[in-house]
Amino acid sequence: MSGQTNGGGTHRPRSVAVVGPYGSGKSTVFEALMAAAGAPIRRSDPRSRRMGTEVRLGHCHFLGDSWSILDCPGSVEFAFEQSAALGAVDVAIVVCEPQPAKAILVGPLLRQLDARKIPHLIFVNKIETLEGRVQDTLEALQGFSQVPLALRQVPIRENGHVTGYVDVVSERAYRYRKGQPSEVISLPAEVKAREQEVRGVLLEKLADHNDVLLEKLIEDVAPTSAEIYGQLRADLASDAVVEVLLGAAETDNGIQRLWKTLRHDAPQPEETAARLGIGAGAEPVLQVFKSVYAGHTGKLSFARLLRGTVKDGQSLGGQRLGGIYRYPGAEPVKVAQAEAGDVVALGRLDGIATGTTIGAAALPFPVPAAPVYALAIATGDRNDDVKLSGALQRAMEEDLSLSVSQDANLGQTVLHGQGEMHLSAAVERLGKGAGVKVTTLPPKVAYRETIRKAVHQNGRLKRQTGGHGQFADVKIDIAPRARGEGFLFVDKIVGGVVPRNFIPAVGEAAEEATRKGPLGNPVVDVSVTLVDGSFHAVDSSDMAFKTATGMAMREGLALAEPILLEPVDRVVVVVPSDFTPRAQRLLTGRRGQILGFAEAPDAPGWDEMEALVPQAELHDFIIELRSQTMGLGTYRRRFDHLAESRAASGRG
Ligand SMILES: Nc1nc2c(ncn2[C@@H]2O[C@H](COP(=O)(O)OP(=O)(O)O)[C@@H](O)[C@H]2O)c(=O)[nH]1
Ligand SMILES: [Mg+2]
Repeated sequence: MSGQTNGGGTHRPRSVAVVGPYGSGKSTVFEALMAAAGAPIRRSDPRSRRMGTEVRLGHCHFLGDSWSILDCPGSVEFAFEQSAALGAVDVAIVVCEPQPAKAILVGPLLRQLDARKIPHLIFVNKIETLEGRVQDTLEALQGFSQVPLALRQVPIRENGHVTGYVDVVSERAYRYRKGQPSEVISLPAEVKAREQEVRGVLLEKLADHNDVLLEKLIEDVAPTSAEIYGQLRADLASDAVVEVLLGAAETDNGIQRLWKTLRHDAPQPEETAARLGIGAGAEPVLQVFKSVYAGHTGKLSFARLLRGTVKDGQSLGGQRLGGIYRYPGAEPVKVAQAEAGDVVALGRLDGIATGTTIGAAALPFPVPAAPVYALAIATGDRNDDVKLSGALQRAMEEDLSLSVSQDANLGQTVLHGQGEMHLSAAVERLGKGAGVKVTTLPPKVAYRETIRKAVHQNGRLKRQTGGHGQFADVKIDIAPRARGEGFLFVDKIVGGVVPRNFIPAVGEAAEEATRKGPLGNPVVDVSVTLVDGSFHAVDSSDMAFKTATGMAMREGLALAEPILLEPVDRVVVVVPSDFTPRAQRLLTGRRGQILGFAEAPDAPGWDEMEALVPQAELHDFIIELRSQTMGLGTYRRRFDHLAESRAASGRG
């Protein structure tokens, strides 16, 4: 530990992420924190607040300390943006709403914070909407946190509304004032008992990691404030206790308390560096957690500096740094240098990918979740195709949770990501940044076809044009093979009725003919056996045998009872167990065959359900799954097998 404690503005620059479910008030908290620190930030109109799709960085000073604040998107579709940002901070503020039923929405985030050992506290926002007891909120939240939660404040109510709080460490009471710091009031008699109770619980939790405190509690000796504050700080840093604060960001209530807690309790950057395994040294160490192509400034790499100092123009990771930017307001401001603890945007670090660590062994970086939604994209104008491929490349550099696949067979380019909003934001950026207008469509499913019946087919080419003609004659058996066995060509020619040298051409043509069968799809799992044929000493050629074979294949496949095969995926759906029956219904409603379900191994209270589901049913599966599971359900998939489709022919 740094030995530095609270005191006059002498802390190192620190960094905090504001995280939590969509709509809990993160952006409002961000703006309230910035405004309380005197940053020239415009408070956005609550009605015009848009869903965040990207991390927003702000810089400010609070009581002389420098802070970087990262307002993270809360939507599960932009979860990677949030996970990446969490690696760049000393502490996270988890913003949530007071309704106990909404606590579940914070579950995945708390699990991630605990797993990554990222120090965090909880800010229960919109506290004026609390109707029940704050204890119920706390208990509901505790159900989703491995680490014990400790309430730091007790609400004061007047006429049933929360109008202030008692801080159970300082034992001071405050009344909220709109848009201003709360005023100190005398502790109302009716909350005294409750305050004592909550304080007792807090002290007990702190005593779990502090023998001096424990002894004092046992002997009924009042601990000093310094002891309590010191242990709170230590427990936050080691993710041993999570403080729970209350407030209403929209009216700035609880924001000063939040600031002071951050100032006092947030770990110093060198503690964070130590947590990440970075030793002392002079060489700068930084990690890029976000990359943006920002028009005139070119590429900007958002990075956390964990050690050392970085100066504009210096060489970093083999590149010459072209600009260091901070965000005191909405617009970036160029600065000459950044120091350990800062989060800044770095210009022109071309070739340095998101997630890269410079100056030390690679720090851990989150892996994006597998895609759950896809859209085929196309340019209106073929001339834009080259621009599109460049734009897609940049889009994937900017957003690691976005991927692109090409399917030559279906003639489509497919964008893969986390949902409708995620992909529409990506498409919008393609339009804005690269000037490429693209249209989107549900991706086509890669149907296949095969045959049910074996046929014997003759193919004969005999043409006389001018000089020498063309002649070839083949007799082939086309037969179905077992599913998954693929294509097979067999040569059964005896006595040279088709000369050796033409036989490879027959095999190639037979295989080529399977690229598009009578139903319009690639043909799989058939064997073609060349059993007989004839040739002409002058007029036969590879070309002629290919043509004859192609004719035989076309006619033969059509007569062999072609059937459509549809791809079926093995799907694993992951939902909180309360939603398991719903997810089951959803799967069976989509022709899913449920194979079984079990408790999720790494998420207590969640179930994993395995099923076989036709790909054609999965396009918008995530949308319905989320709408049925408070946005919490997710799934992963991989191709399993091809199955005979009930649809008689053709693709839909
Ligand atoms: N009642 C109430 N509403 C709030 C408070 N803070 C934010 N909101 C509202 O909650 C909604 C979501 O806020 P926003 O900050 O955009 O949430 P985010 O998605 O977490 O960034 C907006 O309509 C805000 O006006 C609060 O303290 N009380
Ligand atoms: Mg927001």
